[in-house]
Amino acid sequence: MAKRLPVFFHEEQLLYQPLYEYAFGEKINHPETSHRAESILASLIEQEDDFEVIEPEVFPLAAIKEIHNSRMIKAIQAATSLPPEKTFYPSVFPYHRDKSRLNPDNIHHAGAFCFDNGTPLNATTYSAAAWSAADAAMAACLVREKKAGVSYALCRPPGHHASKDLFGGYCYFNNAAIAANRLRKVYPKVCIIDIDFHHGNGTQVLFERNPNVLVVSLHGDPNEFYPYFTGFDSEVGSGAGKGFNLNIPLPKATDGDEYLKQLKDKAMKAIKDFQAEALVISAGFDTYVGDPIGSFTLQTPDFYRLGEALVSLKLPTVIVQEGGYEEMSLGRNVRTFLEPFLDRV
Ligand code: Q9C
Ligand code: ZN
Repeated sequence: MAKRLPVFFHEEQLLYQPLYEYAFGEKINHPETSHRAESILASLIEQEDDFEVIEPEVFPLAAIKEIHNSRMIKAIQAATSLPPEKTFYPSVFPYHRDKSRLNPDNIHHAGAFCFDNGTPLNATTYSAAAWSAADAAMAACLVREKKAGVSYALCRPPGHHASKDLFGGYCYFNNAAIAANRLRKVYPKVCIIDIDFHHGNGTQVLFERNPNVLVVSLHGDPNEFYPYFTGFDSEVGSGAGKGFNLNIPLPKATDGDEYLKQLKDKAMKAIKDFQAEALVISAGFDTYVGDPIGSFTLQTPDFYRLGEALVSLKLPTVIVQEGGYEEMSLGRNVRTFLEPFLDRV
């Protein structure tokens, strides 16, 4: 039997269950549910000849600390002492994030480490986010040690909106950045390609000054879509990192054909020119036509084409789960995307 594609996932990721958020003042069911992970897991387990689910063992505080500042980590940790029924929604944000006045142990200061009000904290957030980060760290180590050519981290909660000192956009720890950092110890030139519907603002800012990490993101035009303030094509990196950040904003209703064209002509061209030695894919599936918060029109077979295109780069690859909120199809879409990678395990 051929080798199976390693899938990293920890049961404790399911215990965090945010119920609602206030999206522009309107109370909605929280899109980032634990059912998302269950949908993916069920779909992969159904094909157990192809996928092997592995539980990370080591609590990844060291890996998280490589990316995030200790106050921000503390702020998320502080919520572990909330009563089990209580969820805190950061809703007051400081005018100046002046370090000296901040007390990360005070939950009312969580807004100093956060940039939106849709990313709540409760007693289970920290362990779910930490195990999610562990998935990414373990998946990267396996590829780094050449025990697999490709691995998949079933990260939930997602990570690409989180930066060094801010969580937000349903993200707490930047799983893709953690994977990239791990890979960099063996592969000096790493590319992170972000195919989530939303601009990966956290990933961009973490690496924008770094010429050895190329960050490429295709996403809904920020003039119209979250995170609004970043994701424009004028953001090309800064200092020594100038030229190593590529944003490809796309209009609403972008379909699979157009998306594939942009991916091949712009994103993959940049990755080849950069001569990346390893690849991290921030894999969001909120580009799907049925997604409740995305506005592209990709169909399930388009995810196969996307996987096929990225496989053709022939790079050691870590696939990190990001968004995707249509729970019924999410598992199938993820599995469809992973299929072309099965030959490269
Ligand atoms: N509270 C990812 O796909 N919507 N994040 C906020 C205002 C945020 C999506 C609405 C969407 C974040 C990983
Ligand atoms: Zn998204």
